[in-house]
Amino acid sequence: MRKNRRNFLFKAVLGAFAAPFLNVISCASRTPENSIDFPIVISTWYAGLNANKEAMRILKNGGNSLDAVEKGVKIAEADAENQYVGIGGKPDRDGYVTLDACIMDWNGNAGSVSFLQDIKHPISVARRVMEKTPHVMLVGEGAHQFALEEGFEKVDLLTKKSQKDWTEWKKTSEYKPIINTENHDTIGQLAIDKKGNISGACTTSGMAFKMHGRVGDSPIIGAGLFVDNEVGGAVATGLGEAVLRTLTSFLVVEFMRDGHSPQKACELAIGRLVKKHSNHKDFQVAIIALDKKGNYGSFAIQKGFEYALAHGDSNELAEAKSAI
Ligand code: SD4
Repeated sequence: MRKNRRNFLFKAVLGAFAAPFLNVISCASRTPENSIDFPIVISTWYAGLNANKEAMRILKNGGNSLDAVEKGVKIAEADAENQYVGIGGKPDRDGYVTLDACIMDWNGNAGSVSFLQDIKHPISVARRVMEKTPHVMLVGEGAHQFALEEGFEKVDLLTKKSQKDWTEWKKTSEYKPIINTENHDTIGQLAIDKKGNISGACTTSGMAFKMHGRVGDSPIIGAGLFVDNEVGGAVATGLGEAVLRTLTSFLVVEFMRDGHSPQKACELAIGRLVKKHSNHKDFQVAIIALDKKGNYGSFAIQKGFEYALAHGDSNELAEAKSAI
């Protein structure tokens, strides 16, 4: 992962300068009359690059956006080296790795799991909740039982590395949710397939060293993720409590429904969040969005939020603009 990180640093720096212009080009050149170069995938953070690669492979072979986002984020979930999602995720303050995930498709179907333990792929369990139950959300023991019934294996998710970090953290037990390039806990992904259908996925081990039982925004439809195929989709990352208080992803989609570009919608939603949180300088929240026409946007409270954008043959990391 560190090697990947170094490899992409150069592109990230390039992307930081190019991103605003890319957005301008994207918005200006894509009108409803233009033919649009679907498929497109956009993901949070640098793990999004590998996740995009997998999602794009599926989309280019004619697969749909739901399969793409599920399989895309599974790459990050399965990577024991990253410490923010699936196996290898940092534990809560009692030493338990607890996972949150949700998924949403172009028909408005949604599935979610939360406070799930010992299962490697929460996003796939969320999809099964969506497709095989009359419910949208299962949590804790019930979600775990459902996963086992569906054939998922029980796996110990706490790696030696994360256990060591937890032991170290316990020396001070200081809980400081500063999230940035080197310290974050989530992958969110949005995709448009060749037919123009949008799906999204969001999966996380949640804030490192959170209270046992704490659930963030990532499994909450409308907070961590929202998709409306008539308009577009959005995914959030950062301090879940702030996102929960302002339903950031839903808000971005509603701003797009009102005619704003994805970029402007992200800026307005982060602006709302900032206004409602006088302590916003102490934490990070970032958002990515994609609209029906293939325009994209991203915005964060603080500098340092990176997203990965894939379309055509390109898959690149860029730094989002920020409020402060
Ligand atoms: C949470 N939103 O559990 C997640 C954390 C996150 O980068 O996105 N960190 O609050």
